[in-house]
Amino acid sequence: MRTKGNGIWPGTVCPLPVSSQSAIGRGKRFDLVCAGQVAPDRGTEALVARIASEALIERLADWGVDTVFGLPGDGINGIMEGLRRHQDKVRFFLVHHEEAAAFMATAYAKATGKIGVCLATSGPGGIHLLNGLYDAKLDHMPVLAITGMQETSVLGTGYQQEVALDKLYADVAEYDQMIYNPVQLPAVVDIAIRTAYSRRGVAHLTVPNDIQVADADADPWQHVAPAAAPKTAAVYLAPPGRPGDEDLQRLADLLNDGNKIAILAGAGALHAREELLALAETLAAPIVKTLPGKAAVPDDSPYTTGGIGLLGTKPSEDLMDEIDTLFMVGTNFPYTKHLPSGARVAQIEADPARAGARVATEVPVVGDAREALRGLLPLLKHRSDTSFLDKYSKKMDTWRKRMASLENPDREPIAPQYLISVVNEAAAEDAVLTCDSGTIATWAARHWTIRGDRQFYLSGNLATMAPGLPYAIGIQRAFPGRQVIAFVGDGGFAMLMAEFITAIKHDLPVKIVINNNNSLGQILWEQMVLGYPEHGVRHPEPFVNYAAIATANGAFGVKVVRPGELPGAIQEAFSHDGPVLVDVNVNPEEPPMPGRIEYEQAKKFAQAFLRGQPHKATIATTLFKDKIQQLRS
Ligand SMILES: Cc1ncc(C[n+]2csc(CCOP(=O)(O)OP(=O)(O)O)c2C)c(N)n1
Ligand SMILES: [Mg+2]
Repeated sequence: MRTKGNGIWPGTVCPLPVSSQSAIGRGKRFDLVCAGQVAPDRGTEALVARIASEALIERLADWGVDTVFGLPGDGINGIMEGLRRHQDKVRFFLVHHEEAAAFMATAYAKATGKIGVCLATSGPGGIHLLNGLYDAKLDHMPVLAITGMQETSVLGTGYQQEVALDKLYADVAEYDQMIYNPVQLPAVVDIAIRTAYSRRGVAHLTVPNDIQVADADADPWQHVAPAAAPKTAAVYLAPPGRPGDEDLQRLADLLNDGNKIAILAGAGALHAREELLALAETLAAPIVKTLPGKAAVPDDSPYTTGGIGLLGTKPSEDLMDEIDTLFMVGTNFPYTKHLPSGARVAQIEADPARAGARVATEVPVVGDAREALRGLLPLLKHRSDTSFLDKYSKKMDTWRKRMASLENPDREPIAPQYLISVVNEAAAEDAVLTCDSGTIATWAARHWTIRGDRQFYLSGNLATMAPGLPYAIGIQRAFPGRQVIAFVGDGGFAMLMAEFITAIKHDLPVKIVINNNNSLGQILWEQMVLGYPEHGVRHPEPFVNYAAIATANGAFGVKVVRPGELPGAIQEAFSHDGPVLVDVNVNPEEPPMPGRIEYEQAKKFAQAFLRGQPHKATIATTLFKDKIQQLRS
């Protein structure tokens, strides 16, 4: 009897497809569980020497994958067996929540440049991965997500946990494929990983349970197409990064014509520090940094005016108002309100689809930031007049003093700016700081100083809560000897706090610092800037003691309430060998003020007060103290 597909037929007869009967005849094994029948227990290892999941894991190893972040389930037991059999090559890293596994894979990719891999079971596990995968998609990180799927024999029957993950992932994934036949592997793994690298995004493979444990070489169906499964290689070759000479000349002409120039560097220029500094020196032009591009050049460099936008600096805002030429390097900065409207714009962008995507761009050039700058530099005229650069360098001196004045050690409750300044002082010269979305991002943007080989990672474009802790774990896994610090909000930490237990279980010495304001602080201030009194953004007192999770589970944990205890606690924590959790109560009334306050913002803020903003008095006192400190600086 022949079947058209592999669905369940009514009755008690289990029809075997012709080709699979012959495959079994060749000593191969297929588990077909039919209605009314129970598949015989044939002892998998005896009959199936090498299961398809092994082909999957071996191929990951061929690609240099050393870690798969994930959480098991009945939809991926076959893949777990593949991982068990090849644990010498690829390590399974057990987490507590799949969302965190996806964040870890994303952070691993951000910090290493290599593909990050995460694994989740069918149905709910696959759904949990999604937020972390969108983080990878929006920040253009190569990540491979592997999920389980119901057996092919029950697909489409509304079987337990049956969620069409291939359809669910259609938007998040650049490559999205169900495995129907073991011989699709490993070529499909190759294509998935190459697509993730080349389109800088997510690839998704979902593998039905029966295929996971099928013979790796099984090819059960009759071939009717004039093609065989492709034999591909585990190799990715990046496209050439240097733009053509004509494009470079057009860039040079526009920049040589400019008078007051600013360079806007983003995450795409993180690997081009030397070239950016040489460019700034040649053009005598300041470098502004997007938040994901913060580590592109050191914060104490005389060539930078720091960040831009709400979390940025006043000198950057002033600069954007004054320039006649903007040179965007490796950035797709979305907040165009903060970009100049009248300036001529040149750009280096890796992705042709994003070239000229934000503002009218006279010379968009496609290429890798470092390669392009190396080609461009010899074509530029060297400017000896540095007065424009010097002016902004001086403005930055004032800005740095203003920021330092807010790092007041005497404030009680503790000022969040003081907390991050203590972290900044105590951290190693090559420390990695990860951060959550929230007011913490503003404090880190302004008070975490990039110098030496320090790095900084956060969810740039998705701006999701909670990645700071799993990011730190993923990066620590990639760089076991490096100091990795997560500076997180109490809201973000609480969302995925079980991952601190993950750090303990894996003995990863991450340093977690919680800026505990007992509120969703960012939203509190956003509501007020809209002119509305805050609502639903504060937790009732008392503040939660998160440090107790650490101490109760054998890790270093400390709760800090008084400012005088802070430097000692951070010092001790950072010199501790294992995972560390420092939970610091900070002043919830400390506003993350924009670099330059617009009249409208101030007016709306005042309206919120008039409309009955709670905690008015303490907010006003904090604002007043901030102002006095800045005037004194
Ligand atoms: C998953 C998710 N939910 C909600 C938001 C909206 N949001 C952005 S920041 C923020 C507050 C975060 O609170 P916390 O982590 O305590 O940081 P804080 O702002 O207090 O420093 C919220 C709710 C978001 N970005 N992501
Ligand atoms: Mg908070």
